[in-house]
Amino acid sequence: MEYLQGRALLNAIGNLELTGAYAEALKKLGHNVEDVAREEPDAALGNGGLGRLASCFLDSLATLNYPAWGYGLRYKYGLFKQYITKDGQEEVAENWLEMGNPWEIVRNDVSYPVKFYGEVISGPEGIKEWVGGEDITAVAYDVPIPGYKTKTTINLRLWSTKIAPEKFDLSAFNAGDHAKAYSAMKNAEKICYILYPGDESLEGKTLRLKQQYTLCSASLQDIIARYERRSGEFLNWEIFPEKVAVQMNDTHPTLCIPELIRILIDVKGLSWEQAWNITQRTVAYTNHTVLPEALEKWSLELMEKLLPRHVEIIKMIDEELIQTIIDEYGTEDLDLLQEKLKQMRILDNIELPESVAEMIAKPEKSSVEAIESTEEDDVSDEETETTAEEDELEEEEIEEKNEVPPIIEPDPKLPKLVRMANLCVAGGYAVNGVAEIHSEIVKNEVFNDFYEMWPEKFQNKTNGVTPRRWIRFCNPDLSKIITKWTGSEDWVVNTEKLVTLRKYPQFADNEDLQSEWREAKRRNKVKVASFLREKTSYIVNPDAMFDVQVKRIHEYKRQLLNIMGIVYRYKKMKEMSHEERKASFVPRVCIFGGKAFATYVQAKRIVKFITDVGATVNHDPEIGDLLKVVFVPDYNVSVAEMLIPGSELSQHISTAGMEASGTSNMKFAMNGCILIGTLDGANVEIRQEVGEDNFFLFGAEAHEIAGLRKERAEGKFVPDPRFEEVKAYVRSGVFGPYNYEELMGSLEGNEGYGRADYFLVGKDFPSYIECQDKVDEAYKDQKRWTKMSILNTAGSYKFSSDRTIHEYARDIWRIDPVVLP
Ligand code: HBZ
Repeated sequence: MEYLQGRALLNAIGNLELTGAYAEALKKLGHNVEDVAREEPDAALGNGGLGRLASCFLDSLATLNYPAWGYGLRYKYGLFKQYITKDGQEEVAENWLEMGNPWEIVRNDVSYPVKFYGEVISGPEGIKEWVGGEDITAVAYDVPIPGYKTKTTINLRLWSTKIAPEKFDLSAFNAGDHAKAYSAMKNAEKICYILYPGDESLEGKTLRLKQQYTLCSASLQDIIARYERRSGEFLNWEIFPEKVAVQMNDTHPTLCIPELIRILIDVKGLSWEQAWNITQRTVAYTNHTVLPEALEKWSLELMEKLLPRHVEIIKMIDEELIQTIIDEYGTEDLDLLQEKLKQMRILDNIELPESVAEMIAKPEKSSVEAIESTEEDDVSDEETETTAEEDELEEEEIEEKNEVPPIIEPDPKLPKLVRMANLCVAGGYAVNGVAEIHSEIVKNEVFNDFYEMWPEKFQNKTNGVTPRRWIRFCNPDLSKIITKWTGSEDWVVNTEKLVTLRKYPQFADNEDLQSEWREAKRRNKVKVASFLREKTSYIVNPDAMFDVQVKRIHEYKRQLLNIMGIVYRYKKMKEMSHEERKASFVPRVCIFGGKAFATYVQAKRIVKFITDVGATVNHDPEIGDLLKVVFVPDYNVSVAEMLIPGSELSQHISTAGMEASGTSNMKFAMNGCILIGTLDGANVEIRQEVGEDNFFLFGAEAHEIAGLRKERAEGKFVPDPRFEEVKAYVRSGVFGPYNYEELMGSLEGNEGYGRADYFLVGKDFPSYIECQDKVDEAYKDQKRWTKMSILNTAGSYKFSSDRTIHEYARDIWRIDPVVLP
C-alpha cells in the first residue's frame, strides 16, 4: 500500500551512471544539476519506515537482477505537508502531481474491473457469482525502477481508479441531474485521492478498505493475466506457486488471500481445495509492528456489505483454521481448545460454525446419556419411587458430571471483527519479522499460538537500506573517501568491502583518513546549518555536535525522553557560571524532525513542546552556541538525504521491544553517525556489528518491560529526583504559556491522564542522561570520536537492503537473479 520513493532524478541518473554526462548537458542549457534536482517534489506515497523499506527493496531488486515488481496505488495526494506554527503542527494536502509527473507511463491498455457491494448468487453446480454493486476500473501507471550498474529496470505499477465509461449515467446528465451523473465518477476517483496518514494507529474507514481491495484485486488480476499469457497452451494452475510469490507488506494487502481464492474458484473454475492450497503456497506476510492497536481488524458488518463474496471465503478459511486447531489439540482438553480458538480464529466475537460447536459441546458420548442409560438398566420398581427432593438432587449430580465448559459465546455488546493478521498467518506460507529481536517477539508473543502450531512458517529478515541512495548519492564526499581507502567503488554493491575501513593500524586510527573524514562531515554539517537557517531562521554553529532524532512522532519512539533530557541539560547550564558551563558541556545542536498523525493529540503536544523549548533556549543569551534546539518542519526523504550525512549523534531510543526494526538507524550508522539507543529493533544488531564501544547504550531491556509496568501500576516505582526536577521546571512555565499539565501528567500516571508512563520515560531517564554525559566525554576527544564514526560506517555493511533481498529471494520466494544477455 505504500512506497516512500522521494525524488527520482539523481537516483535514476546515478544508477544509470549518467550523472556526469547529464550534468554537462544541463550546464550547456545554463542549469546546475543540483538546482534542477531540487525542483522535483518528493513522491511521498508512504508514511514512514514501512513505505521507505519497500522503496529500498525495489532498488535492490533491480540492482540484483531479480524478476520482481512492486504494486501500489497512485495516490493523488501523498503524505501531508507539515507546517510548524505557534500552535504546533498543521497539515496541508500534498499535491505532488500538480506540475505533472515525468516518471510515470500511463498504460491505458492495462486496466481491470474492480467491484464493491452487490450480492452473491449461486449459479448452477454451486458456482458463485458476485453481481450488482459498484463497478470501477483500475488503470496501470508504470514507474520504471532502474538498477545500479545493470540494464535491469523493474517496474513499480501504481493503480489509479476511474469509472468504467459505460457506467457514466448519461441519462441523468441529459435530464439535467449533473450531481447524480458525476457521483459515480467521483466515487471511483476518490479511492486514489489520498494516502491514509496512518503510522501505527488504526482507523477502520470504508474508503481505506476500498483502497486495500483495489490494490489487491487489480494486482492479482494483472499477475494472473500475465501468468496465463506466458503459460499459453500449457496453463497449469498447480505450478502457479512455483512461478509467483506475493509478499504482503504488513496486513494492509491481506485481501490478496481471499481475492486470489475468489478468482481461482469463481473465475477460473478451480475447486475450493485447489484454490486454498495454491493460495497458501503463494502468499507470504511481513509483520512490521507489535503494537496491538496497529494490528488491523475490520468490522465484519462493513466487510459483508463491501465485499460479500470475500466474507464467505474468509469464513471458509476460518473453518479450515478451526479444523487444523482441532486436529492439533484434540477435543480432550476443552479449556485448552477454547483458549486456542479464541486467540487464533480469524473471526473474532463470532459464533463457531454449527458443526464445530456441536463437536465441542458434545464429546463422543455425553455424560448425561451415560448416566441415564446405566440407571435405566438396573431400575427396580421400588427404587423408582423417589421423592421430589431426591429427584432434584439427582439432576444436580448429573449436571455436575456433564461439566462442559460453555463454548465461547459472542458478546453482543462487542463488534464482530475480522483479524487481518490472523488471516495472513493462516493464509501465508511464510511470516517474517524485520529484525532479530522483533522476529523473536513475533514468535514468542504476538503470534505465539500460531508459532507453536506452525514453527516452520516463521522467519527473520532483518531490514536493510539501499547504499546507493543512502550513501553513494546522498553523501558524495564520504563516498569518495570510502572509495579511495577501500581501493574501489565496489562497496556500493558489495557493502562487505566497507569492513576494509576497520583494518588496523592504518585505517580507523590513520590521521589522514581521520582528517579527510572529519572534513567531509564538516562540509555536510555546513549544508545542514544553512538548510536550518533557511527553514527555521535559527542560526547554528557547525562546530557544535549535531545531535539528531528524525522519525514519525510517536510516544513509543520517545521524542519526549530526548526533549526532557535537553530540558535537564538546559536547567543545569542555567545553574552554572559561564566558565563552568563551558567546561562542563559540549556545544550541541539538537535537531528534531517528524510528522504526527493529525488526530494523535499526544504526539502533537510533543511537537509543540519541542518547538517551545527551542524558542526559549535558542534566544537565551546566556546559553548562546552551547545549546540549540531546532524542529525541522516537513521531514521527508529529501530532508533525510541532506540531514543524515551532516549528523554526528543519532537517537533511536524507543521503549525496548516496541520498535520493530527502525531503518534510519542503519542510514545514520552508514554515514558515520554514532547511535545512542536502547536494545530495540535493529539497534541490537547494529551494536553487534559496529562494536559495543562504538554505540551508546542505555535503558531497560525488552524482557524487563512487563515487570516494570506492573511495578509502576502497583505504585512501587520511585522516580529519580532529576526527573522530578525537570517536570517541575517545565510546569513552572519557563517555556511559555502553553499548558503542559497533560504532557507532564502522562509521565506520572495521574488519574485522568491515563497510562502511568506506559513508555517508561521516567524509568529510563537517569540512564539516558548519564549516557549523554558519556557522549559529551567521547566528543571532547575528536580522535576517538572520528574513530568511532569510521567504525560505524565499517560495521554497517550488513544493513544493505541487497543482503535483505538476497535473503527473501533465497528463503521465501525461492528465485534466482535473471541476468540480461
Ligand atoms: O516499519 C515501521 C516500523 O515502525 C519500523 O520499526 C520498521 O523499521 C519499518 C520497516 O520494517 N512501520 C511503519 O512505518 N508503519 C507504517 O508506516 C504504517 C503505515 C500505515 C498503517 C500502519 C503503519 O496503517
